[in-house]
Amino acid sequence: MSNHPTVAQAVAAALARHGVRVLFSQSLPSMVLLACEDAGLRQYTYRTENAGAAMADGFARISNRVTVVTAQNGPAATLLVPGLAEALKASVPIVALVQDVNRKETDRNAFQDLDHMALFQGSAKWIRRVSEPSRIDDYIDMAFTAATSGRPGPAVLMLPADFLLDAAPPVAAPRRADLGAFPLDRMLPSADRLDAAAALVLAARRPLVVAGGGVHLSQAAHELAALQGQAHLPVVTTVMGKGAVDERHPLSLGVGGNAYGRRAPGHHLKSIVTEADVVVLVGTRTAQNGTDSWSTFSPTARFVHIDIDPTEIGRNYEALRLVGDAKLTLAALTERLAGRRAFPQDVADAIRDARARNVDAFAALSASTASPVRPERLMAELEKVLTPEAIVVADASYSTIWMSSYLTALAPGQRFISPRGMAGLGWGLPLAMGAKVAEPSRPVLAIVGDGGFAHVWSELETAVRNKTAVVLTVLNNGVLGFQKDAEDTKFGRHTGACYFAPVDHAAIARACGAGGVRVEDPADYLPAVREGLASGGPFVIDVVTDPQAYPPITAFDTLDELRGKLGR
Ligand SMILES: Cc1ncc(C[n+]2csc(CCOP(=O)(O)OP(=O)(O)O)c2C)c(N)n1
Ligand SMILES: [Mg+2]
Repeated sequence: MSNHPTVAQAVAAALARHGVRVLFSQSLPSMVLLACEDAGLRQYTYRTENAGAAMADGFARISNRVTVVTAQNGPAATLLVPGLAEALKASVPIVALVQDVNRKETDRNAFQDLDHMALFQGSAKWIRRVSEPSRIDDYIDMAFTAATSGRPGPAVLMLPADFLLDAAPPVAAPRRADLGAFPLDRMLPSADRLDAAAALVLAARRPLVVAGGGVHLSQAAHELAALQGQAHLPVVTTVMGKGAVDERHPLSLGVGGNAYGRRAPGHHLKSIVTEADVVVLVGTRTAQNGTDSWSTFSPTARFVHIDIDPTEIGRNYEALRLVGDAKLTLAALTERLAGRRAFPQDVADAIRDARARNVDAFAALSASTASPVRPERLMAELEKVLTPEAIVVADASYSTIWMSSYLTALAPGQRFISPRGMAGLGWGLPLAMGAKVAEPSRPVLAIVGDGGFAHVWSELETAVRNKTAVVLTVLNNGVLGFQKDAEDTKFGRHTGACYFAPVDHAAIARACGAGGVRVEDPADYLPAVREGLASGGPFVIDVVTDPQAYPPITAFDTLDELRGKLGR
């Protein structure tokens, strides 16, 4: 036995150097996890790899640190793909350490061997396999650099099982850097581009800022607030960008895109978006939902696009290119624009009036005493416990839009997170758990549909075992709601797959040792939330909700009429 550390011990030391304190894992690759536990790193043990990757995602989004998930080769590795794909699309830096078969056994049908390089091809930014002991630090650092530099995303490092037992020889110049925080590098566009962008905004009659998730990734909310406040620019956000600005600010338009349907608080604000002549896009993919299928901007609008990823600029809208970090670039624009634009009272008046119009339209639903319960009422109740520190998490499907449309961001930088990279079901609970592990002192409230929650019930035991105190509201409408309504809208009917047998999610929670309450009367909801927050452990509120309720997605603006015709 040599005196040198093993490769596995070198991996643990490198992770510690990058500030990793917790790994989302299940004991594999075992040598790595044994070495990590010896080095004082904590293993947060998931039940399934797909949930583990989503936990790492939630942890990264909230901690702004590269987060590590680990898994075995073969079937376990395949289950990482969904979580990494979400992280790739949502720009979340994750390092996945994946075991590979022993080096000599590659490509001879060893147990659980697979072409992992091909497996991760479409779901990771960077994929490598390392088998040279003297290079382990180089590869760990390359993985962290890939994950956190430029547009953040997932990096996969394959580690053959036998290689982890090799001795890691000393290197001449040991690495010292902590590459764990993101953004790793902050850079500015050139001054002439910034000047040109400022000139374009100053010449605009109706300028608008569209803030995407990149504002949160860059921790640029305060710089955006300064731009909004000092250059008097109206700001609309995407779902990923929700919380980038205080939504009560007189120039905030809330969440736009396809969430501007009939009953949305922003429904009557649409013209401020469609009539904008200069649009400043910040950290947004200009994706389908955020632009309502690329329909929200005037064809004559001119664009300025701030993004760390040069290839996102000009993808859908030709733009004045500001390739750079959102925080620095927004500050540089504010320097050029502060005090040089008059406060647009007409825009502020229009926003105030439009908000008031839909408050009236929404009032009946938000005060509804009906059972089964209206989700709008639940959001109105949830709002009573929200503070800027609270972290709200939503699963895909309707939960995301209930959250983004009906909960109000109270301060720039408030966090509302959802799997908006891919909009996959089953992320709500594990994202919330990862967020809570990152910020144990902050309340974490999650909203999930019954269909999505069924992907990850098993992680309730993980939350109990780890005392991860998330308060989860299940919108138990007994249906794949979005699926059913989308089929009705497109085809006038839906398949038989959309209905579930009744499930008591509170009983499932209690069976795992978590708190669990079933709510059928909306008056019982707020006390249940308060009980959950005070319980100090994971807590499930299973609310029997109205299967007819749908959130304000523009595509469903005709759904009530259609249901009338269909007699449902
Ligand atoms: C992993 C995954 N599978 C399928 C879908 C397609 N899909 C989108 S919404 C939806 C229905 C979700 O139902 P539920 O979670 O109960 O939420 P609800 O709409 O009823 O509130 C389905 C099947 C998806 N987005 N992700
Ligand atoms: Mg449902």
